[in-house]
Amino acid sequence: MKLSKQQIAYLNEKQLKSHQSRWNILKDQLEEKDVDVNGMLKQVRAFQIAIPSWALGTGGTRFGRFPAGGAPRDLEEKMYDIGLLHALNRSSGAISLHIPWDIPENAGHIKTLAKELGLRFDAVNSNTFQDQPDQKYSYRYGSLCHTNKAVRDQAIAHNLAVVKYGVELGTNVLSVWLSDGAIFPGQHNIRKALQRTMDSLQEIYKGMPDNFEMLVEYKPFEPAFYATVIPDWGTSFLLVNKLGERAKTLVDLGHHLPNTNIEQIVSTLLAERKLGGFHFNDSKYADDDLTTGSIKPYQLFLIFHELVEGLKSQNHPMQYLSWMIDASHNIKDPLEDLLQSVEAIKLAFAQALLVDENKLMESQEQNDPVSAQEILQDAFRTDLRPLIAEARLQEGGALDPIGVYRTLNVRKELIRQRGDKTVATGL
Ligand SMILES: [Mn+2]
Repeated sequence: MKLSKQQIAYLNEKQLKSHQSRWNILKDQLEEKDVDVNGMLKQVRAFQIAIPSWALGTGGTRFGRFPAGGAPRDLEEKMYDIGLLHALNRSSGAISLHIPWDIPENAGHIKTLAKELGLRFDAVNSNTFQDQPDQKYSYRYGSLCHTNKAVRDQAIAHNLAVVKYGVELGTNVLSVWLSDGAIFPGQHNIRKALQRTMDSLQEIYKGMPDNFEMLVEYKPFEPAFYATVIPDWGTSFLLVNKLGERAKTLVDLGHHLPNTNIEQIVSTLLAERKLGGFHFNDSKYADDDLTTGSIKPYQLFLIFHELVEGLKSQNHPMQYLSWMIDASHNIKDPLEDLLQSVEAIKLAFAQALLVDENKLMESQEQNDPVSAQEILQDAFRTDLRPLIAEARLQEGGALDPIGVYRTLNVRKELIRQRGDKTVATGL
């Protein structure tokens, strides 16, 4: 299923008047504060967040699944779904593949389809946290950290095969997340497991083309409940520093223990030029994989504030990093959930752009935390939704993406085309 620009423009018409009046009020308000409104619009319009190929079906927990129906049955259908999102919000113009869930059998054909839908390929993700039916050795006791060299070699070869798919698709980023670790104390030698992981990553790094980057993701627990081999940003930082310039740390918002100051991690990694990418989601307790911005929007804003300020200080554009949503959709329609996530991310980004950095710096120099808080919260509490809508409108997207999605009965149409019992590969 595809949505045409005409369909979207037609549905926008009904809302144009009310949008214009809201947008004019906001624009005046921003201009009064000497905000570079066009500059902000330009940045928001350009911002793209990759959608992972595994997020388009209804996920679940280990207790059960409640499919919404119409789930994409193969990679092409997943790309069409991302095409729908991109047509509506104009900010989902990238896809991140997970191998082997979504192997691009015919790279030429897949690339043509991506072009037709206005998508590019972002990081490719390897998977050594599950056994595949045709694989020789099991990852039951780990992959890159395994005690048996043959298992490690198999996992290394898998990562290099993923890199090869990436090359064919025109991307240059490999994302590695390991579930390796011990579930029980004493299960493995902590020092040796880390060393073996380091050695395996080095083999992969050496096997990548010269323009390829490796992102190393961390996670404190689950599925290893006692000692994950790469539990935190410090361990990832240690590994990527040893690996080399093209290895960087990937921050997944859900991969932190409660109350961790993620904005501080982001800022430190960025200062060391070792922040490579981002996985967005939200959480209340652990790696809940909830809709971005649904629980802690202020934290998301504070993170974006560090990102915007940090990248600007290094003269890097926002797309210097790999941005991706990494969430699971248990009870919501996955496409609606993704639209909400992208909206929340763009709002936090725009709010961060609104922070008066010069004034904030002055407050910091003068040790005036009251004024600093006022500046941050003034930006956070400014309702920038009309600006996000205007950016979408200027790009040919929908003023109200979820509204259009519902008016056009997209899910119903997908169920009609694909059936209500389909299951997408992935989480
Ligand atoms: Mn992740």
